[in-house]
This record gives sequence, structure tokens and C-alpha cells, in this order.
Amino acid sequence: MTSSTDIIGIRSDFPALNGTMRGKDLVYFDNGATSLKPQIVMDALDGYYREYSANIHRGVYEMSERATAAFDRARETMYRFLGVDPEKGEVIFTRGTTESINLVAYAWGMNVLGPEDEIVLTAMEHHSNIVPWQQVARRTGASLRFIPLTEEGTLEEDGITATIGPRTRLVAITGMSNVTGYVPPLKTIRREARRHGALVLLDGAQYVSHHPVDVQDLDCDFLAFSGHKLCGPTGIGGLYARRTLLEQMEPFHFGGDMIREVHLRESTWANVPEKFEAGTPNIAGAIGMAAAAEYLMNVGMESIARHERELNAYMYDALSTLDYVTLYGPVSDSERGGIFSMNLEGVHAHDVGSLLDQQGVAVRTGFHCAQPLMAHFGITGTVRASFYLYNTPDEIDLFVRALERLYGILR
Ligand code: C6P
Repeated sequence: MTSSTDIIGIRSDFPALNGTMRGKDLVYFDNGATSLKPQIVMDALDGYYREYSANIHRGVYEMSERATAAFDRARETMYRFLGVDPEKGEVIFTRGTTESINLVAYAWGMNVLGPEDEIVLTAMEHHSNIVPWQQVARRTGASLRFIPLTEEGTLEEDGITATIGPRTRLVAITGMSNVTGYVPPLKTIRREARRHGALVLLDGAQYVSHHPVDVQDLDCDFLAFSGHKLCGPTGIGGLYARRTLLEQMEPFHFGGDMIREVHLRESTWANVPEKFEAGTPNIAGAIGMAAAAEYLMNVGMESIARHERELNAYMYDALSTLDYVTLYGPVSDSERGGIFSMNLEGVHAHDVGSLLDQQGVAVRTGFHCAQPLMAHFGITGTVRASFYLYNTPDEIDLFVRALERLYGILR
């Protein structure tokens, strides 16, 4: 993975990388928003729609059986990808991280929490891991508490131990900030949560696509993730949750496929995981996400993480030579995944983004669905460059040269 031939091989798997933007070779640094898709994922989607696009769990005919088998295999692939015991049925297919967190908020939070309880969050959370908990707090009377952030947006042990306490029922935290790439000290957080009998929800939207994941090691109670950030299609993702919790939780959505028996005035529920998957699921999406997970496992999540660490170190060195760039987040590259948020002195982030676009470089600008973190930094937005397995040091050079050029024009 670290050798240039490996990267060339990987890049050729992604048709979009052959494309241009504004007439220039595309440099895709917006992987935090969504990743590009390898051909193998398109083939999996195409295969389903072209050859066997029947509904699942319903037909007795061959085409439906084929679709059912592919859907079930997709779940098994996700078990392997996440280190989930296949016997336990602990992966629910959802539309993505946002829906997964809402599932926990509605099916667990709304039913279980009360005025004595506290939900612990941080100000670096994506809106998807704040707004649902605000709703739970409003409806149940539970309180929200926030682990304080340091000036650079990191967490310290003292703040963690002072915030998680006997009334904490849930700590809901990102595995990797979508703004700064900061990976919080998950072990300390889990230890404190366990000490007080609280559950841990990990927002894995960014974490899962960039790190090898084994839920046994992560030892969280809930893990939310999105397929589109790990080379899969949009509109599909999942929630890992401990079986014991899934069995206790009420369903989130009601309708077909999630029932055991329906009578006119009452119904009973199917087993986990179907109990949480009402209606026709995103069959193609599940098959496509599994193809993506299989692709990433073949490349090797450990190699992907190593490659990104190398890119990070390279980017860190390159940016530190530009004294007009303010970088947000941890002051060392070791606590950071491949996401860099920055501002150029005296220049609006959108202007930087637009001029980078003219150079063929795709970045995201704005508040990145993280307004509380922007408020913490005292800014309204940043320019964000985020990497994935197919990015290269040459692209970083190109990005940095583009920054130098545009700063010369804009300042
Ligand atoms: N962040 C970004 O550009 P969905 O949209 O449901 O797939 O994921 C939501 C989400 C939740 N948590 C974190 C940490 C995230 O980064 C995201 C998605 C994208 O940063 C789109 S806003």
C-alpha cells in the first residue's frame, strides 16, 4: 500500500480519478464528505439491478432467493468487516450514521431515560450526534453534559473524569472528528463510562472508513457508520449494537418485515436484526456496501490507516511552512486521522474553496455540520482537506502549490 505501484493499482480501481475538474486532473480531497467508489461497487450494484432485482424475504422464486442470499451475504460481510459475531445478528442496516444515531435516540433514549439521567457529549460532535440527543433531552427531561474541549479542540483526562459521573447513562462521542480529524481517547472515555455503568455510542462515520475495526476491541455498545464514506453507495449504513440491548429496545420503525404476527389491535416483533428493519430495505445499497467493505478488507484496513498516517505527516510538514495558514485541531499529527481544517489569514474559506476548484482540487468549505465546534474556535467555517486510500503525496504538493498561488492572488 505504501509503495507507488500499490497506489497506482488502487487509483485505477476508481474511475472518477481518471476524470478532470475544471479541465484539470481531479485531486479529490473531500473524502470526509463522501468517498469515491471503486468499479467493483458499481459492478455489484449493476449486477443486482440488471440480473436479480427482486425483493427479498418474500418470493419463493429463484430470482428472489438470489436477492435474499446476496442481501444476507452482505450482512455477513459487514459482520466480518466489523468483527461482529455472526451468530448474534448485531448489525442493523440503516440509511447511514444519522439514521443509526436516531435509531438509538428513539428506540433506546426516548424509552429509557428520565429527568435524573445525563447524556454526555462533546462540542466537536457532528450535528447528527447532537440534535437527536437534544430531542431526547426535551422529551424525557434528561440533561446534556459536554466534556470540555481544550483550545485546540482535544479532550483531556481531567475533563473526561469530571463530566462522566453517576448520573451518566450514555456517552455519545465521535470516533474521529469530521472537522479536525482528532481521534479522542476512546479507552479513557469507555473506562469512565463503564465505571459509572453508562453505555457508549461511537459515531463511526469517519472512524470506520479509516481504521481497522473490531467491535470486541472497541468495546462500545453502539457503533454508527455510513456506507458512502467507506467506498460504498449513498443511502446505506448501519448500526452495530450489543444483542442484549437490541433485544430490550423497542423498534424504531413499524411496518412490514419487522413483525412476527399482526392482529387487528396488536402485533409482535421479529427477531433481531429484522425487528429494526421495517419495509423493503435498501437491497442494492447493502450489496454495494458489502462489496466496498470486501474491497477495503482486500486492500487491508491496517495498510489504509498506515498510508493515511504517512499522508498526514507529509501534509503536516507541508502546511507548517505556510505561516499564513491556521490549522485547527491537535497540534501533533499522531492524534489525527486524515482530515485537515484550516483558514488562510484574511481570506474567506469559500473563496479558497472556489479557487481550489479552479485548480481541480475538491475540498469542503463551511461549518461542516459542526457549528458548536466552529463556535468553540471562534470562526464561522474552514477549508477542509480530507484523504483516503487513493490520495498521494504528489496531490498534497499540488494542493499546497495551489494554496500558495491563490493566497498570492487573494490577500
Ligand atoms: N459528515 C462531512 O462532510 P451521514 O450523513 O448520515 O452519512 O453521516 C453523518 C455524519 C455523522 N458523524 C460524522 C462524524 C460525520 O462526519 C457525518 C457526515 C459529512 O463531514 C457530511 S456532513
